[in-house]
Amino acid sequence: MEFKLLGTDLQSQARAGLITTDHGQIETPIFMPVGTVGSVKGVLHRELENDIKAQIILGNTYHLYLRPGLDVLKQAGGLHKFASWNRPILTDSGGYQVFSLADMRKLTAQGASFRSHIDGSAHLFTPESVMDIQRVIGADIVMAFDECPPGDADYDYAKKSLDLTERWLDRCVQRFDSTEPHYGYSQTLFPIIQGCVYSDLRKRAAENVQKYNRDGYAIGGLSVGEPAEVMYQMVEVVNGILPKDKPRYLMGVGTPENILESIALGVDMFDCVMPTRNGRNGMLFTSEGIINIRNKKWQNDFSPIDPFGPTFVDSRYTKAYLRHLFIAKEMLGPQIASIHNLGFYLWLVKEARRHILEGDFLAWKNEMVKKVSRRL
Ligand code: PRF
Repeated sequence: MEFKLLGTDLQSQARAGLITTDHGQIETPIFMPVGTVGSVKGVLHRELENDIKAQIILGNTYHLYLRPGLDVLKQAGGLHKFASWNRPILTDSGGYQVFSLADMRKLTAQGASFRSHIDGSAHLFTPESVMDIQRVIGADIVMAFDECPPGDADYDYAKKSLDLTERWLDRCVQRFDSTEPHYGYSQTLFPIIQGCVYSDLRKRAAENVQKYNRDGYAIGGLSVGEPAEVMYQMVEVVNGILPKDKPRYLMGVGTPENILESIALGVDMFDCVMPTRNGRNGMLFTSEGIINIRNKKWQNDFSPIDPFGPTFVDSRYTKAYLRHLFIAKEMLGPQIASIHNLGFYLWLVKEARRHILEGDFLAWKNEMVKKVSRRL
């Protein structure tokens, strides 16, 4: 993997760059739609490619390991072939999902033992097994196995958790670097920086990961219940230490406002279930603000969903029609909302990139933050 920094904003830390993988290029800042089990829920690949213009999608080790399982993925020739997705893929390591989804999880020095949320079967994830699994899945970017403590963890817990994540990272790197890709294209491993809301732990973590000299670094453990201002402070601390010539990925973030503010702090990559999950519940993100399409106020509004929106659904369908689909529980409703929201997120980061390169990012960002966080 290669990263080229193409421009840096003079009035903020925002950057525009270009990542090159064996499955193609990614223009940063970028948003990665979440495709947990190898499918972005309710959205066709053709729509992801042609309408939403997704450049990379995210898969989850935890889910894919449980279902369809490694035998199927191996026989298919990896997730790209299995899912017929020819652009880059990043897989999250399962650390976060084990703690949010699995039953009866238990942490040991060895790893994390847990029971499947699907059939109750018992499993053990170790840093080594998680690297091996991600080799089989075949993502272009694989994530280190980490523990993501809750947002309100006290200092003592946060420090012990970071100790564990750092020991796990060491084992991840050793295993990853002593194994080969299965499918003939290259893979790269991103470490994850933890440390909760404690600046000294975040500093330590950001310094520690650099000794592995990887192609990129992730910031985890944020957007887990702490105030947004605290999240921004932690991102600022970490980005002040990370090397300028490597991409920085803020995991699981966030609202359009969170993304714009984090781009201003020098973040290059994002993923979040919000555009799809909230979309399926009728929440639409637009350049004018946030819409709850189930609201009665849209019943007779025959204007387009988003007259200046980037995807075909925005101009083709009206708010009244989309509301009707949601109220009637038609599956087309969540599908249209997901396409709209993802199209908007990808448009937003593309605009951010253009303004960074043109030199007026900060003024644009400040105006945009006001608009996108309004409730319509
Ligand atoms: N670790 C991993 N995945 C994640 C997170 C993390 O801390 C987060 C936190 N926002 C989202 N996804 N492995």
